[in-house]
Amino acid sequence: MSLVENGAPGADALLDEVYGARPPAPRVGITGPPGAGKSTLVAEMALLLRRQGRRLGVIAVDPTSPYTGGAILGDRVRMSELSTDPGVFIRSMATRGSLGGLAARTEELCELLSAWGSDLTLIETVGVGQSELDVAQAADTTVVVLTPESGDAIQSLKAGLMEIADIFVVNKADHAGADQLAAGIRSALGLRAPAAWRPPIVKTIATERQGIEELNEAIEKHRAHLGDPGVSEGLRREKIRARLKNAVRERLLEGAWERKGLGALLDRAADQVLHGTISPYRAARDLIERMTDHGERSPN
Ligand SMILES: Nc1nc2c(ncn2[C@@H]2O[C@H](COP(=O)(O)OP(=O)(O)OP(=O)(O)O)[C@@H](O)[C@H]2O)c(=O)[nH]1
Ligand SMILES: [Mg+2]
Repeated sequence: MSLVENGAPGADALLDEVYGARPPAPRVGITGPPGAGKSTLVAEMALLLRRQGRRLGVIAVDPTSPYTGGAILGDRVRMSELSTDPGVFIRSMATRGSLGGLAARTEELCELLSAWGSDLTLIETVGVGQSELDVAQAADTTVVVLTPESGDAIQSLKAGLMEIADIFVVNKADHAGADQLAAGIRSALGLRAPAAWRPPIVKTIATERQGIEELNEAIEKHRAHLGDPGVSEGLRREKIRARLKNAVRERLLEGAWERKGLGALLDRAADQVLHGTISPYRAARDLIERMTDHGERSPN
């Protein structure tokens, strides 16, 4: 995983080799505002699946509370249960300071987890920016977790969470306002164009292990929907298309700055833009030209 995350030599060969070695594990993205209860839900989902004898991978994207030593940090006994369970593989991934686009890297880690033998991969990410959109792209099913205190459904609509949700979870249903939130989501969903899949709304109290089975059922139903060839071949092709596009973009850029000596050209272009000699757009076009130039000429 580190090799792949760092884009080390041999990483691509490794990915080629593991691809298709085992059936791909379904990928479920769990996103929502900070503190919504995503990690608690992930831990409870993990425990449920383990009881069913299934193996699972967990990817925590930029966790705000650390997942240490493979454990989902929590004072609760049942969470530390997972840290010593060889049937659970937990991996944290930073969005900053590492190579490549988030969606592509998430997909690569998912491939490795499938090869390890994951039956299901859960990807937790905080839905406050761009990262949840990337994760939604990498996931087969996206679960959006909201809570009565996370503000009204309209706000979530603005944040783009409404568009990416395949399933809504109203967590902290022990708090006042859970029914109003569910009603708000329902009416917001009613405004959307009718589609083959209507996102269900599942109420949970993660800390009391309530609603976890319903959530798991909703995820399975969505998977069945995706697996239905009549409904979804176009959809799956669309996903694969997006994944390929991503992979191509990643690989085009990978090492291009160093390989073609573009770093020096970038410095020069920056100077020219700084002094107003050329526009940044012109500079970008020139750089792209050099980047995609397959000729034998040396860059200098
Ligand atoms: N009352 C109540 N508290 C909950 C529930 N689910 C989670 N919590 C609590 O909410 C807090 C945040 O839970 P986490 O699971 O860490 O939430 P998170 O969404 O993973 O948080 P970040 O990863 O930091 O964004 C913890 O103190 C949990 O114990 C719930 O259903 N009801
Ligand atoms: Mg968390």
